[in-house]
Amino acid sequence: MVTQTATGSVDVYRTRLAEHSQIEPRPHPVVWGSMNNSGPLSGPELRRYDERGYHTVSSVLDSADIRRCLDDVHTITDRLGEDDRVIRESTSGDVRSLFAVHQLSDVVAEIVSRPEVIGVAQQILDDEVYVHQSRVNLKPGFAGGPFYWHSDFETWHAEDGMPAPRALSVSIALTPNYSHNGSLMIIPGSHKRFVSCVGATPKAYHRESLVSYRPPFGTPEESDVTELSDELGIDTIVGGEGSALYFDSNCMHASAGNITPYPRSNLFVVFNAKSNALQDPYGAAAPRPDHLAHR
Ligand code: 6CS
Ligand code: FE
Repeated sequence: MVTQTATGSVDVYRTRLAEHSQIEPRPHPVVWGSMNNSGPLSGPELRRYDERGYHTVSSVLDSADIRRCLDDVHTITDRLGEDDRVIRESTSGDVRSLFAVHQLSDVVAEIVSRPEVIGVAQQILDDEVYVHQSRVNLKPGFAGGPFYWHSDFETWHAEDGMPAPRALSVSIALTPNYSHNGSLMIIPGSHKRFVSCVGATPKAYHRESLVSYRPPFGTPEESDVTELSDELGIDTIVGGEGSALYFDSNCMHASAGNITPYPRSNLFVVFNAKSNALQDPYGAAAPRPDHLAHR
């Protein structure tokens, strides 16, 4: 199940293929270095992250941080108007996502640099890290669309040239994440399998993939999601304002639409290990723009 890439190295995460292929084991570690890596997480917490693919913390931001953060996001989206970094809901026109938010907001930049945020990434990835992508997903009340099942790493490998899953995301709740307002669902343990996706990536696909509620490429087969869910189950991640979820780049995850009155707005920051710097895309003709994949 391996092929030679243009650079002569072997790609163990082949995807965007002509035909469906079976789920493969992940050859790379989840916690890099050792379970004794120093940082904010205890040894048992690191082992649990290794097994399940995620870790939650009840309070990373206080209410003043959250207010400043949301104020900045609203000011910035109003100022930008039509912009590549702003993605809108196809149904209502409400803002769905704002990308490169750590570059646009000093408040977010300062939050990213805190030890309880970046320090967890350095500990798990056992390397210096940088921000591969940042965004706020607002998921407005009544009109927030779903995010269909996917592995982020599958996209970052195929479209951005990320060599290995030596990356993780932190999702910080800026509003409460209830079980009913579109909170994240994760298949625990799915991060240790690689699910390839069918279909060659079209040219200039990135905007469609972010607007679509079920993107036509980079999306697993229903049979693969069923196989993983039957075996591993589905966890719903709920938490109050300021709570945080750290999750592996290769977790199979999704979130449903939000038809409650209560927005589910989260700040996502993706950290990649410096030693895992982006190469040419493994499954697309050209790399995506910088605001989706910083180089
Ligand atoms: O395309 C991406 O990079 C992304 N899309 C999704 C649905 N999740 C992660 C990331 O922002
Ligand atoms: Fe995702």
